[in-house]
Amino acid sequence: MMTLREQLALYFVMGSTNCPAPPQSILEEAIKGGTTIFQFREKGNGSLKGSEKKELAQTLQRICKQYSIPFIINDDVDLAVEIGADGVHIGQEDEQIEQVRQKIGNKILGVSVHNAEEAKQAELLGADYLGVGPIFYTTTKEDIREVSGPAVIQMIRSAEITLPLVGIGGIDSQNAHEVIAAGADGIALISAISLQDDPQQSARKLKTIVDENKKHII
Ligand code: 3NM
Repeated sequence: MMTLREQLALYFVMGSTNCPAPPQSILEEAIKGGTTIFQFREKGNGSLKGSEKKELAQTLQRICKQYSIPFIINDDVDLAVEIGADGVHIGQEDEQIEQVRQKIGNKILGVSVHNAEEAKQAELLGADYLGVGPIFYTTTKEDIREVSGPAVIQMIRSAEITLPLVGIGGIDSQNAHEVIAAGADGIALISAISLQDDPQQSARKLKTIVDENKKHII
């Protein structure tokens, strides 16, 4: 059984609006390439709602089950509980951490944080892992905070926060090594897999970079 820290190595995030091809085929390719955990993030212009959203969620959940990787849902705690997802990921602007924990029991709870203070608070309130971003500039998400660079990960680690942690925002095969070197357990990304001509090959390359750079740390 892999630990959550290990499962966070290559964290693929997406929803239908991030995918130029059917999301199910992109997810399957991404997993074949080495994706270790997946987050369904159905947001933005043209995103699916209601039963269509639920159907896609269940389709992607089935694929994750088939390949034995965790299936996480962004924000929509009720949907996560309804379909039995493995976890939820919430931001600072979403529901309170304590409230979400009450609803999901021992499912995985991920929280987006932007500095050491938010990280400490999330750890205290029982988050299972942290997402830190945006590390680099990205156009994938509209309402992003200021770009922090990998230094924010080092700052969080210096504050003695040992929770599993991934960087997110503008991460690709050119800069992924910097995120791991700064102390992250993994990289979370959308476009560096979902928008590539060959998502499987892209995922494989990214996974190799994570593995290689972790070796130097341990
Ligand atoms: N969250 P890409 S940045 C979903 O800063 C998300 O919290 C962010 O997409 C944050 O890998 C982001 O294409 C978008 O840059 C990530």
